[in-house]
Formats: sequence, C-alpha cells, structure tokens
Amino acid sequence: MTDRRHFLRNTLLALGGATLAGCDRISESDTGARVLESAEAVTRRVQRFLSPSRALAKEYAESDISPVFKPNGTTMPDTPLYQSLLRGGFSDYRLEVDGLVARPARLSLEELKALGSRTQITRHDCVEGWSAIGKWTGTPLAAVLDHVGPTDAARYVVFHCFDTYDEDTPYYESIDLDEARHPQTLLAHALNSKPLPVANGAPLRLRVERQLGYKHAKYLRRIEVVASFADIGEGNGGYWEDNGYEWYAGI
Ligand SMILES: Nc1nc2c(c(=O)[nH]1)N[C@H]1C(S)=C(S)[C@@H](COP(=O)(O)O)O[C@H]1N2
Ligand SMILES: [Mo]
Repeated sequence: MTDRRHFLRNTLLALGGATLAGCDRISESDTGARVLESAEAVTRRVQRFLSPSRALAKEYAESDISPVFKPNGTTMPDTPLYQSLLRGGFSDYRLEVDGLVARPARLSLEELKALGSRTQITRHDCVEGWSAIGKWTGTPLAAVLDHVGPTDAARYVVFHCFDTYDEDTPYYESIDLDEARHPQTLLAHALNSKPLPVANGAPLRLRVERQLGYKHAKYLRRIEVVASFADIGEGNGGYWEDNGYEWYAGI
C-alpha cells in the first residue's frame, strides 16, 4: 500500500513537474502557477483517498531513539517576549486559542497537560535530508479542540510562533481539521521524557507525524481556528509555504 501510494504520489508530482518543465518559457505566468496548483490539489486528494485519515505514522521502540535530536531552523527565539517568558521558566506562558471557536482560551502548561496526554516514538524527516527518531509527550490537539469547540465554519488550525525570520516575519504553519484531530497530532511539551529543550521548541511545539519537518511548528504562541488562511502571512498557509514549499507535506 505504501509503495503504491508513493508510486502514485511521485507519478503525479512528476507529471506536474514535467508539465512545468515543458512550460519553462511561461513559468512566470499564471498558467504555470495554475498547473502546479492543480497538480498539488490532485496529489492531496489521491493521498487522502489512499491513506485513510486515521492511518497512523509508524511508531518505534525506545532502542531506536536517536542519541541526539538535531535542532533545526530557529534554535533560540530572540524576541523580548520569548526571552522574558524563558527567564521565568515559562510560568507566565499561556497558549492562546481563538478564532472560530465557541470558547476561546488562554491555557497554562498545567491546564494543557490536564486535558490529556499521549507519548509516541516517531521519525522526523526534514526536507534538508536528515531524520531523527524521538519520543514525544504532549496533549492531543483533538482534546484542545474539544475544549474550545470549533464552530461549523472552521476548516483549518493555524499555529502562530514566537520566532521570526528576516527580523519580523513570524514563523507560522497550518493544517486542516482532519489532520488536527488525528490521534498522533500533539502539542508536545516533552522530548525523550524531559521538558522540551529550547532548541527543539520550548515550551510547546506541534507534532504532526504524517508530514515533513517544517509543518511541526515550534515555539507555539497562539492557535487560531479559521475558515481560510488566505489573509494570514502571504496566504499560503505557512512561512515556508510562502517561500514555495507545498502546504500538504505528506511523507
Ligand atoms: N517556530 C519554528 N518552527 C519550526 C522551525 C522554525 O524555524 N521555527 N523549523 C522547522 C523545520 S524546517 C524543522 S526540520 C523542525 C526542526 O525541529 P527540531 O529543531 O526539533 O529538529 O522544526 C520546524 N518548525
Ligand atoms: Mo526542516
């Protein structure tokens, strides 16, 4: 099944790529962009069809855990707000949860932990070509969503982070509600049974195990439930998506 899925996915991506390569001269034009967009939309639908939305990412044994979980991207947010929370040991940290929800909330780490817990050993794959296996403990995002009650119009969950790129562009990410409610989608506060290190996203980071590394937003500040992410950042659903990466980064 996995092979077939990868075959189809790669074939579709290759078709999209071939079409684009054939359109080199017009690659700056709307037509090129539309071809790529539709190829990605098809890939997404095929992926959904072939991998039921509940399918679990592979989980590993304690003995598989990488001795070092390589930190990547931001490893120390330098904003004054983050620095002051860090100095206080995150005792003043509150995760804001708002947008299209019945009961907006500001949750301390203790309140979050009280909503539920799951531990999983999974492999993280970064597009830069490295992987690491780690043991994550966190609150299932589904439990947080049940706590705040998304409205009927809700479709995506957007993760706003403390860190910025190029001075003042905030890192952010988004996933759809299916992915958000997947049992392995966690707001993780521990790595390998210790509080999450700053380099890996303290005090709280997303784990969304069926997608690539850049989807796993670190340094979570605010979770916003929306109907569309068109008005957030440059409108593509994430910092790296705004810089050309795919929104659906299925592994
Ligand atoms: N806020 C924030 N989240 C982020 C990043 C970042 O720079 N800032 N980098 C992403 C990328 S590309 C990867 S591979 C993982 C790295 O997680 P790690 O530092 O725990 O290895 O975090 C992702 N989430
Ligand atoms: Mo990455």
